[in-house]
Amino acid sequence: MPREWADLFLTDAPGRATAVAVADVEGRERRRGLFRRLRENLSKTRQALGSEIQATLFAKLDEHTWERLEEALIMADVGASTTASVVERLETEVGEGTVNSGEALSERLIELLADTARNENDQIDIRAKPTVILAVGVNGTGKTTTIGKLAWHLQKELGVSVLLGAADTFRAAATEQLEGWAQRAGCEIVTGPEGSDPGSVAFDAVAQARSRDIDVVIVDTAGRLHTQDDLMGELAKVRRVIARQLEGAPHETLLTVDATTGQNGLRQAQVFSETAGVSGIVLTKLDGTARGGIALAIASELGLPVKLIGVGEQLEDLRPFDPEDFARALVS
Ligand SMILES: Nc1nc2c(ncn2[C@@H]2O[C@H](COP(=O)(O)OP(=O)(O)OP(=O)(O)O)[C@@H](O)[C@H]2O)c(=O)[nH]1
Ligand SMILES: [Mg+2]
Repeated sequence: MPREWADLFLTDAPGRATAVAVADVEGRERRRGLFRRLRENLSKTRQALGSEIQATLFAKLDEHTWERLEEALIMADVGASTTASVVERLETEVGEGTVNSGEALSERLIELLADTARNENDQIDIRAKPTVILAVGVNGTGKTTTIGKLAWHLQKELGVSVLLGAADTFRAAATEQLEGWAQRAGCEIVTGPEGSDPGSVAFDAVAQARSRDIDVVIVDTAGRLHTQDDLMGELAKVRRVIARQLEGAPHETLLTVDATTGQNGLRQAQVFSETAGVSGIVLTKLDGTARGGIALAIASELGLPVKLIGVGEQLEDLRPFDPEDFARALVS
């Protein structure tokens, strides 16, 4: 499962395993630091969920305990069906005597929650050159911000070259905003005039990446509601134009979902994935909500891999999603 940036991306770079083994001690330190930060980022959900769960799991286990646990998980937006299956399983295992209360029960809960969110397609394949990543989503969910952070991490952690395509031509301010991120991330950008065809900007960006030997192109798009059929159709057109420029592209379509929108995010993910070929979810603004359980609900109920999580507004506030780290940061 992805834990670090290098695990999230599938690359041709050799020798990765050796490098990781050599840096093991340093790696563990680093992971501990990252986990601490994740716990801080998720503090709102943890405060809401963690104390209730701990109170429940360490108390006498009876009918009432399981109800309280279910309520806490549902309040944190883990989702009704995911919650029901996890709690039922836990109850059964306690009944069979395989787990007892307290620490072991807490560990088992973390494991079960993490299991529901695992997905085998949880990597981002950047072996194609250039790899085209398309960012889509509802207005204000964090597409542009995520692109800036992703570009920065790709260059810094993997040393690949990145070019941004400003295909949100709907507002002039959108291009300016992406230009700001390109500057911060230290990468180049292809823009078009306000009101121009988003497909043609995407086409140009991919063409330039090809001629300039760039590794990864990330294309921004205008926000749209999943209920706006015409705008969803426009997205399909952007995809076709990109595919015409480069066979097999876009290789990755990332849907940003704002965690603070709760269960509506599930619906967005469903519709976008039906019409826009979503291959991964970026769950943003997890730092600002007490309902971070939505990450688990999306991953388990839609079967879509959550690949990245946004935990703030700065360049470094984007992380690969790790179900186990995530569940642990929420619960304990
Ligand atoms: N706290 C927090 N804020 C975030 C995060 N991601 C994005 N934001 C903020 O959310 C707001 C919207 O982000 P944008 O990146 O502009 O969203 P967008 O999807 O590109 O919006 P449109 O282009 O208008 O559709 C900005 O104020 C961001 O700073 C996050 O992970 N945490
Ligand atoms: Mg934007």
